Amino acid sequence: MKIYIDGKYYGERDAKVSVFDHGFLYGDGVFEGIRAYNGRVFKLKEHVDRLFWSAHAILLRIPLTRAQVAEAVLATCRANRIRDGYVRLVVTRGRGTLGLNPNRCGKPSVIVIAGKIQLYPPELYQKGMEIVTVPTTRNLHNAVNPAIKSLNYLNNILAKIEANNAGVEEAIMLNAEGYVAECTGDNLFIVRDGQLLTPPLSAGALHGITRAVVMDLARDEGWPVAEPNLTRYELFNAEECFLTGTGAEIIPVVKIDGRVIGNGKPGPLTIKLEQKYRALTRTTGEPIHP
Ligand code: PXG
Repeated sequence: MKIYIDGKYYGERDAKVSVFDHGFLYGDGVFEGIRAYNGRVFKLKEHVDRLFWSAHAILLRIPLTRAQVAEAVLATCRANRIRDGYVRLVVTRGRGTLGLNPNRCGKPSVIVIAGKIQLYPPELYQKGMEIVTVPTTRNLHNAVNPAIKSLNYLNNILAKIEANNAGVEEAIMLNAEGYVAECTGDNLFIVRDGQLLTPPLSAGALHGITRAVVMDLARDEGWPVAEPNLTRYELFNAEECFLTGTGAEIIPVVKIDGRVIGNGKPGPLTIKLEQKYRALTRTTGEPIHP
């Protein structure tokens, strides 16, 4: 595997960042998780835009233009002969001193790792998954804003551990007000009266790129989409539920906190959206080999 670090490629053993990098010392940095399908990088512009918005929000100046970052992603895919894969794009604050002050850091580092990802076992896509609500809540907007995909994912990791401790793969995170925000690495949707509902960004949901694609696909089908605040009660009584994310794509949920959702099987709208999403990912995106 060839890993891109600041314009050069390194083998897995030599791909290293300094222990003085504030990305390591403080989680001071931002990232994106991107997929390649069939020789194309899916929604590359959207991911690069979100990376720059995350960086802007933490006053991190990425030392490349958006076009250069996009090209670094494509070039790293080419260097690794990727047709289908997963790209982790990371920007760290860079090498600094012991001490929080980011002004003491030199240049931010841009890292691209292109490999494989397998998020959930395949049978969960067939049968649907069980998830639980966990005690760890989503960050407040006035703390580390949950819209920022920062390198400090400890909040989500704690929620993931709590889900795993409960014997399931994924956690529902509520916000401080008790409304549903999202899962640890996925957005959440329910179906009610043929309508798709997903928590608003104001509830602490990440503006997921898969979330936006699914909303568009649903509207194409003529299914109404809305973003109301949702409570666990609405989830329990949904006809269908599914999660969306770059890694997970669309995965059905059939049980929440012990309550069976719908008839306990992946629902028809979920299945239709999975098919449409699969078709879209295989036919659109930025060609790796122009
Ligand atoms: N919420 C959170 C908190 C995320 O981190 C999503 C929702 C889904 O967003 P996208 O834009 O991907 O539809 C994410 C994305 C991983 C992994 O390694 C995590 C994500 C994406 C890809 C891989 O666990 N999170």
